[in-house]
Amino acid sequence: MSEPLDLRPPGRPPRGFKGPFIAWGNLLVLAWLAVAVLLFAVHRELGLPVWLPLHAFLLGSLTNAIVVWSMHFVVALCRVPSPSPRRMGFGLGALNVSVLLVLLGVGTGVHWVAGTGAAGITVLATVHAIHLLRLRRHALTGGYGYLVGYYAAAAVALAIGGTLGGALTAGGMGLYARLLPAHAHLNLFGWLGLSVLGTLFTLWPTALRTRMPADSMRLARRVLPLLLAGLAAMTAGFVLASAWTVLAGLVAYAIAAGVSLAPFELAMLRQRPRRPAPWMLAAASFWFVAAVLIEAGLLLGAGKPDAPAMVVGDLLPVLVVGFGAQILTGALTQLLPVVLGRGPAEHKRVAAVLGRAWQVRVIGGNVAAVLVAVDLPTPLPSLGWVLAAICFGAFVLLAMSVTVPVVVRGALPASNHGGATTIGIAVGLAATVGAVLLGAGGAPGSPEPSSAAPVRTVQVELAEMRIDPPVVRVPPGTRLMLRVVNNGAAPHDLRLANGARTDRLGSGDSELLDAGVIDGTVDGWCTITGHRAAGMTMTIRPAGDGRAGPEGIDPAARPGPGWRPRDAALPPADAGTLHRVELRVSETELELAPGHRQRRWTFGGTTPGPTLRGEVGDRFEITLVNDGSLGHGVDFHAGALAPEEPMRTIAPGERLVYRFTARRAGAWLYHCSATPMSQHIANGMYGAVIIDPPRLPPVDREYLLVGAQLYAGEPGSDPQVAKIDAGAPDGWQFNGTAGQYVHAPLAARAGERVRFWVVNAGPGGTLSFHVVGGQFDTVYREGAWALRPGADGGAQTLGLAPAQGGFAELTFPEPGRYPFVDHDMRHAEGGARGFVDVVP
Ligand SMILES: [Cu+2]
Repeated sequence: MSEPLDLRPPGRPPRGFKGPFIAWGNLLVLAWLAVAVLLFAVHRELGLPVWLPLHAFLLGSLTNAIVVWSMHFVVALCRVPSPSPRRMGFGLGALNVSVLLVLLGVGTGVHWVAGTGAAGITVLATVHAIHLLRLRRHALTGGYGYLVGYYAAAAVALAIGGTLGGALTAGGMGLYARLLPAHAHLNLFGWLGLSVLGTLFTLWPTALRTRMPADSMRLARRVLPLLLAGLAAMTAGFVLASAWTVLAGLVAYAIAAGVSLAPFELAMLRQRPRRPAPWMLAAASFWFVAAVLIEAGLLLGAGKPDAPAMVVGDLLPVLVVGFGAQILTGALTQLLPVVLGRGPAEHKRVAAVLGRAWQVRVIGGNVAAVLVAVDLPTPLPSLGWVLAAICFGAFVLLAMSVTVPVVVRGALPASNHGGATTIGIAVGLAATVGAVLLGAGGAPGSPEPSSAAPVRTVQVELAEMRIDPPVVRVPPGTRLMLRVVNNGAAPHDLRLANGARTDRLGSGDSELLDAGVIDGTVDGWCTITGHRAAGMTMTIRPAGDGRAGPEGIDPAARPGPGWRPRDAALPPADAGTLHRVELRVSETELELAPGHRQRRWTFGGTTPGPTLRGEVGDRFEITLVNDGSLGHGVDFHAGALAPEEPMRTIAPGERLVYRFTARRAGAWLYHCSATPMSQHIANGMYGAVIIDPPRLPPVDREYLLVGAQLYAGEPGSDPQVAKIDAGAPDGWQFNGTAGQYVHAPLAARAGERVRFWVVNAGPGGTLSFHVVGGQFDTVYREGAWALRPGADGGAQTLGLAPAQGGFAELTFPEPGRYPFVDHDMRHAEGGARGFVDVVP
């Protein structure tokens, strides 16, 4: 029996529309589909995230379709009173405003706008579910009552999924990787999947013009609990990061969906239909089951819910092109003739328009689904998206050509303007193809930097909601090439405010990105929705004040080959009370910043020079030997004496002996005493003398960090001296090399007491030592205890003016990677930072 579903439209819409409510509801569906197709075609060229077309389709087009049609089916089949067109119009209006807010909020990065939209969708979905359940009580015919169960469960899934989506746009509260797949599965398998499955029980036999299997309604009722259990398990599994729970949910869901769809697939095998709708529904169902199986296979292979990568990379293309787009076009191909035509003749006319070239569109759509679903080399996936845009875009134009007249005039025109329609379709397709081809031509290939500007290449790593390094400094006028590597499990990309951007990079992928010539600050971020809010941001800054010159320091670069970090561990003082040290002044090439070697003036061949340590009362006897090419001297703040003789400048080849007694405890600076001292210190001539306070309690680890400004360039050259005089360093550093403990983190165990000795060598500027995630319970600064354990208070920084020193102690509460910084953030970003890796 070709059961003639009574799908007469329930009344007229509010003023301004002549056609029936359902016709203009479908106009919304088609309009969103057109927006989605257009956005899919051009989003890369406009620099928009793929999230936008995806949600224009899933949230705009499909959600409108589900709301309009589910209400319609319930009213028509369960024989319940139709809600007033005014009320439905208000509901749909609110829904579409909410969807617009979500798209605008994410598109512009304004979280509260997106959050408001998400909240609106959640509220509307909840109201929709309540409304459906109340209608059920009025149902006159019980046979179709299962429909209400499916639609209400779907709406509940959307309410929860939408809430998670709102949380994701704001960064996901640190649980991004878990909430994203939960959100996607609730919406795709819950909101979309349950709505479609519920509808197919009725729609498919109608489309096949076959009798509805006698037990299919009972079957529909029976499998719903299994579908819901599967969906709940998937969601819980993702939130708890349990692959096996997700897998169990997927298997339950697949069995339920397979069992309920099998009778129709069998019916199609028996009697091959010659009309478009059944083929589209069948192909869509195939891809739906395929998506579930693909995901189950990926989970089995990975053994862990490596979810964001799976959802975005593998699942979405299948569900969007194979399932979503086909189920929508199939359903509308079947339903629109009934709704738009007022009699058999008009039905046929609409069906004829919607069926134009359907074989080509079905084949094209499914070839497109294969191209985007299977991991094929470029440009095949892009071609797949183009093909999908053409095939489903064509349907939009065909459907618009019959829907618009009904909405505007209240009826189909007397004759069919087939010519105009065809021209419209052709123009639309040409525009789409043109836009895509233009985009393909302008896509970032292998960039060829011009020879005018000096080129610098810096590696940037994307991983787990961080971009490392967060700040890249290059001399102004440098053409910056970023080698962007995705070291995370999830896909990421990098977009710069100047428009440069990478493709979406899968785990392990990399791309060379031409960031252009850097003249000012340029922000960068990952465009994947929520990732920017979760912290995936970076900044490119011109280094120094414009006088940095071509030596260009980049604290974010990789260390050069053979570089060895300076051991920051501070050994205890040797047992004796007389400390004899020979300090040979030499000019040595050292790595001042990662990958940047240059000549330095040193005590003992290193910067800082050797560290001396003793106790109050100890004698120090230092023999200074000048092996350099300039006059140098030395000044030990740890001792007090008449400076004229021991601090005099000695000529190359000369030596002097410097004796002092440590009368007072402290973290003291020593430095070259030759004028101008700013230059001698800036070029590396400094070190530390640690005189322990009496009865200093032992700790598990002691580190010494000597902070200093960093001036690149030939020591004593005019450009370098100009920067030193202006107090405009090229960077900052601990223990002689910018960012060295980023590349060679310090070590500690959770619960251990760690003492950081810090000395500010200058030559200028303050130092504000801070450990991110830690609190100091002990601070000793410039000869006095500022804080002792047992006090209620804590300290966040150890602040030091030039030539001041002290120590701070803390206990790391738990394992993790704790950054330490000079909390003058310009200094931290300029190289005065590192990590402490704390293990259990
Ligand atoms: Cu000197």
